[in-house]
Amino acid sequence: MASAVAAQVQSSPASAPQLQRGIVKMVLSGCAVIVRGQPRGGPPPERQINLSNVRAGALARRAVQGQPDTKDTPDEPWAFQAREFLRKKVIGKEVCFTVENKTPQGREYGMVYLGKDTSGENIAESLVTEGLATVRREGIRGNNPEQARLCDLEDQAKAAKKGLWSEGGGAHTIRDLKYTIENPRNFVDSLHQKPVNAIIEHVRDGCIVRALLLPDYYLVTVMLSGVKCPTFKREADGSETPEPFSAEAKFFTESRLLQRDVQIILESCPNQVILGTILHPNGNITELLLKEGFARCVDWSMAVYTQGAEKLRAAERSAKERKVRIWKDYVAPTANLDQKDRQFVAKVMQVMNADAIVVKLNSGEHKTIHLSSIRPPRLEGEEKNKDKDKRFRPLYDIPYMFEAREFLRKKLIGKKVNVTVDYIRAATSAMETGGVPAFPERTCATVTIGGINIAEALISKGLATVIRYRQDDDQRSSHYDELLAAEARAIKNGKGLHSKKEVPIHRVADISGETQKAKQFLPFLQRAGRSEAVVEYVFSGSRLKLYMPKETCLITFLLAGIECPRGSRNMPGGMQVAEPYSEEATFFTKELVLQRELWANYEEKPKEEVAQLTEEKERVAKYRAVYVTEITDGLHFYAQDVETGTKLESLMESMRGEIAAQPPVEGSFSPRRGDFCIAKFGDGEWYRARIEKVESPAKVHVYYIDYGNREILSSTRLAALPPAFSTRTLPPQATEYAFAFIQVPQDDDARTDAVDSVVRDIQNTQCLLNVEYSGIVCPHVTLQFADSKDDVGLGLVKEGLVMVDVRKEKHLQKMVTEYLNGQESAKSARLNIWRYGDFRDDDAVEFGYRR
Ligand SMILES: *[C@@H]1O[C@H](CO)[C@@H](O)[C@H](O)[C@H]1NC(C)=O
Ligand SMILES: *[C@@H]1O[C@H](CO)[C@@H](O)[C@H](O)[C@H]1NC(C)=O
Ligand SMILES: CC(=O)N[C@H]1CO[C@H](CO)[C@@H](O)[C@@H]1O
Repeated sequence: MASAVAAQVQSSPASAPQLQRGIVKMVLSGCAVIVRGQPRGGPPPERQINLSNVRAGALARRAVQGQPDTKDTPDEPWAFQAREFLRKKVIGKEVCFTVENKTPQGREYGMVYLGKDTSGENIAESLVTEGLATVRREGIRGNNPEQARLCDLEDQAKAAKKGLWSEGGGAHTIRDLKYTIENPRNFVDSLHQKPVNAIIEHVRDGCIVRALLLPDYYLVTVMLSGVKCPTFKREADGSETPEPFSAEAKFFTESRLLQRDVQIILESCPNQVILGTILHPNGNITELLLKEGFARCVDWSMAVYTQGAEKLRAAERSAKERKVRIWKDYVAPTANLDQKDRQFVAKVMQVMNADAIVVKLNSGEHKTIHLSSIRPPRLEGEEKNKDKDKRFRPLYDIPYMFEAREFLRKKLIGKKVNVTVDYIRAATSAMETGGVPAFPERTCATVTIGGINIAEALISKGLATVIRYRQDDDQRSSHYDELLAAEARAIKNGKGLHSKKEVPIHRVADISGETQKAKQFLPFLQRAGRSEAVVEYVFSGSRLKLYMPKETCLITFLLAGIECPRGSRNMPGGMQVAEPYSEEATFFTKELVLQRELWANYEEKPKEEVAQLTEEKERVAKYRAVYVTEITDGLHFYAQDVETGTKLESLMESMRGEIAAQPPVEGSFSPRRGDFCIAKFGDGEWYRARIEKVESPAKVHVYYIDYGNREILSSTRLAALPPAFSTRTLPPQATEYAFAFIQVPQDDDARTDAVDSVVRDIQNTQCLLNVEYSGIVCPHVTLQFADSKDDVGLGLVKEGLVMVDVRKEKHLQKMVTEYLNGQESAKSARLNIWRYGDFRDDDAVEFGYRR
């Protein structure tokens, strides 16, 4: 180390101690520090200085791995306290020092002062004063006033019984250090991603540190989630090869975090490596490393990062744009595109299978755009051979291909979309791919409509999957993490390709080329009158191929009464040239109907008219007071009638009186399904209940008939219901209800949010209830807050926590309208399930997932 010292921390002859300056990089113990210079275009030189004339205890040391003759040694008493005292005082601070003595091995001894000159605090004196270091009296020269002062201070500390001089030997100051954790994954899970106080004890490279977790003294190695820095590659011979910028990255982290007090969120522990994020008041190192070009994003560990992956991606993007450090030679995938070709609005003309669209540009030109980073449904394993079959039609025969295409078609056809080009995939020639069909160049883009990323929507429905890339491959979606998150959700919810259900099969009769079959089929179609169809192909201005979903067939369809010019055709005798204007006519028809639904504008009789035919009925609003006792996970609730509330109270009172007088004999009751009983609830009181299921004597499922809650308990907490308090005396007081006019979200998380809100608002409160219509399980009701008379269900709709169930009954239309208006306001404010806007109700539910 000493040989690398730069001018700023130059040593001088020991005879005339000269003042030198530096910054404390690390405190090795209560009596030794490492001081560094200022960085000048790279990590600066360092020097170790041991304090002259004093000694502090040695810190614990771990046995050297692979050397059985070494063993763990614990802290000496007060050693850690001395280190901490010094660390808190000097780490990262500027100090000045003199070198008084240098051993032949190069070890340097000196005095260290806080600040720029010797008027600053003398570190050795402070330690001695606190009783955290002893004076090496054997080396003291009587004529040296500084040394004499140290002796005085030590005498005072002794007299005051400070630190080392206190009674009891200081055993309590020795840490119980834990170098290893038996089950790191359990350990990490047990912390539930709560920040833990820690000291960074070592920085291995820019993104791997060793941390001392407080207050229990676990020493753990933590790798920063979401990133990777250039590192020091360990070679077979044990030497290390630094990757470019590894030393700089390490210094960047070291100078900010080494021996600093931080908080760490331990986020995950896949195979022994602990992934985490370090929080420091000055910012977060993960983001800073990325921003400065010292690190790159890593997909696999990005998934566990808790502080917002998009911020990390943005930081990396900024470094790439500025071409700093590791990105100095970076070239963006769309670098050679003009801005107007990088991002534009275009109209969707056609959907190609499940991952591409044809759009019409402003110039009128058509362009094929592939959705970035998605893989459409495809045949796997054995199924692959199927496509050798001549009758194989990918759109119908590859599982979920048709669903994916239909999803895109229904959302996009004829609509304007935003296209942001992410990358251009170069053409592959047949030679390179070893005979596999070659692909032409592909423009891959993120396509959004109304703020919804269409690839994300497709993936969240399980109608496509996400392509995985090599780490350094940035030919990918600019919203890659969101795609991965959507895929994880689709897998969790078993959607589409991830579903365990049988794949939907589309048996399609293709009679488009078969005159005979077409003739047989015609009468059916004529009898049906109007039929629905989708235009699958436009051969010419007047000749189409239609898919008829109800009839599940493909037919050729000619517009009656006209004929358009024919295009060029390959005929047995050679190419037949196109008739004039054939291309224009084909284009014209394509633009109007390709992939559109015929009869798309056909309207049924307006609902009003239909409704008028049904009998008129007035909505009845007779609200009565209820007390809400229980909310279920499915957003039903249980309530008691307030009117009979006093009866229940008096019944309970006398029932408990009787039980107290004649306590049931524990264990004497044998539960049977369907029986009424009394059950001792968590509050120690007895309540009326009914047995719903008996798994075992220790696991009896009961339903509290007066409150609506359920519990699984041991039969020892059950007893027979005294006959005087049976349901004949007073019927069960809890009644189940559902909210009228609302649809409960399908998505678990969205539903939980709605339930939580209802629990907060109305559980254990008095409300007003009106039955609106009956249901299969229970009556559907509206509920009002007793004080404000505000409608509870409408409140949920306005908060975007649930959707409206549009009832058709005439007499309910006023309510339905009010609810729908509430829904519109939630949509425009993009609240909760509407956070992705009005992108069709069914999708909004899927997007309702928000974490
Ligand atoms: C200097 O300090 C270091 C760290 O505390 C210690 O290991 C070493 O023994 C000290 N050197 C001497 C000669 O006291
Ligand atoms: C396209 O994006 C812009 C800005 O992001 C937005 O204002 C516009 O509404 C979007 N257009 C469509 C069709 O989504
Ligand atoms: C979680 C956290 O601490 N985030 C911070 C990371 O650092 C940036 C600035 O560098 C802050 O803006 C974040 O709040």
